[in-house]
Amino acid sequence: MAVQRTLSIIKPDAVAKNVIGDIIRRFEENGLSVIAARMTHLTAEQAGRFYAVHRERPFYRDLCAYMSSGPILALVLEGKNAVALNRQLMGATNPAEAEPGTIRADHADSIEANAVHGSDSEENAATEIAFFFGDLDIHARA
Ligand code: IDP
Ligand code: MG
Repeated sequence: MAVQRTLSIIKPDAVAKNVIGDIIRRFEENGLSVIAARMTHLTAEQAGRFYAVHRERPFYRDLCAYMSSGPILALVLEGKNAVALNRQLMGATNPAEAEPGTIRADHADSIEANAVHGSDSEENAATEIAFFFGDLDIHARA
């Protein structure tokens, strides 16, 4: 499997719980490298643009409020099969359904406040990475 890049976000609930280090440790121990990192605090409008694909969903407004409720850490992860590997380490969207030992099983509070975001395809990863980072912010290691 080829080396890929994916966007991870450590969401406001996980930043507030002070588990940034625990989450990044899981990425590194599983073969992913952090090649860009940025802490930011999105406005609701920015969160809405990031999650525009969900704008028709009933939870969209709440999701935008939650994602703009505190600082987040956006990361670019690089490694073999990075998109699927990150999704596997995250666990299911609903923490009640997440495999034991996944980030969401261990740190998520609810289906909404679920600790992390991860791109779901290489194409969406490229778009999501460009939302937060310019070329000069990204430091390839592979
Ligand atoms: P994902 O983050 O596992 O890819 P998506 O379906 O893309 O899940 O949803 C994006 C985000 O929207 C989720 O991570 C979660 O924060 C929120 N979300 C998804 N489904 C629900 C829901 O049924 N109620 C409330 N929030 C939800
Ligand atoms: Mg998604």
